[in-house]
Amino acid sequence: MSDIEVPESHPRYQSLLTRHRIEDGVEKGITSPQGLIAQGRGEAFDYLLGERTLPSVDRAERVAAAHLLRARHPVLSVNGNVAALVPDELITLAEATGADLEVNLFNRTEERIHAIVDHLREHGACEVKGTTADERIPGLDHERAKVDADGIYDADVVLVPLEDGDRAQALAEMGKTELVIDLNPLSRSPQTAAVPIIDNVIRALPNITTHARDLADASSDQLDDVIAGFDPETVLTETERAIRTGGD
Ligand code: PTJ
Repeated sequence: MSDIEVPESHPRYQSLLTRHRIEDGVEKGITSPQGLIAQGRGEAFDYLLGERTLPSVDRAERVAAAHLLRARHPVLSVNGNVAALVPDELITLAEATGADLEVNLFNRTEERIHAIVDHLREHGACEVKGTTADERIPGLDHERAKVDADGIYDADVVLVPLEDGDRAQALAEMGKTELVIDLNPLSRSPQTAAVPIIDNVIRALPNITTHARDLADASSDQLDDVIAGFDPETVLTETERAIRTGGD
């Protein structure tokens, strides 16, 4: 047994554990109530994908690791769902790639920003950005536009897990490379991302970290070779096909 009263042998163990974490996140004021709905949408796509990381997605995760290592200033954007689901994994990836962590919320409240910052600190994060919000992403009229001048605003590579749409495009228009984790290949954010990662954030983050550790000693030229020739369309097409047919 783990932190929920379900045996690990239960066929839906992982999914039930994930739901419990989101529920807990809502209770602690970390996750927005809408996060429960987002989780349900994600679960449905994951079920259809066979709850696995497809080979083309694993390649995208390696490319994402190379981008983070190659970046001048990489930032991992944190919302209420990922803070509840994968706090340790976010911190580990930030450490492996030298990335900053920045809280950026769709349903932004100062209370929730501070609750997430505290939660990440309790999990061992040293610095968490997102409280200053002294800059704006041009062209966005909602709360996600609020970013730190020395965080996402300055970043050249941003990892965005579970986005809801138009920020991906706005960040791309600012010349940033966006790496998007989202289980729905038809969603607007993976469709506009430089690197769409159609995977559950629970599998994706540790896998990107594994690739980053593997590439830790690679030269800039070697990282560029990993990135070169990557075709985002292939990932979107293959994952959509897998969802529709249940195949690879
Ligand atoms: O904490 P906030 O205020 O920033 O709000 C965050 C949510 C996620 C509630 C907000 O961004 C939202 O409403 O998002 P959407 O529009 O529901 O989109 C979430 C996307 O993430 C959907 O395409 C889901 O399929 C996908 N998704 C959900 N859970 C996971 C996921 N993708 C990867 N891993 C998951 N565990």
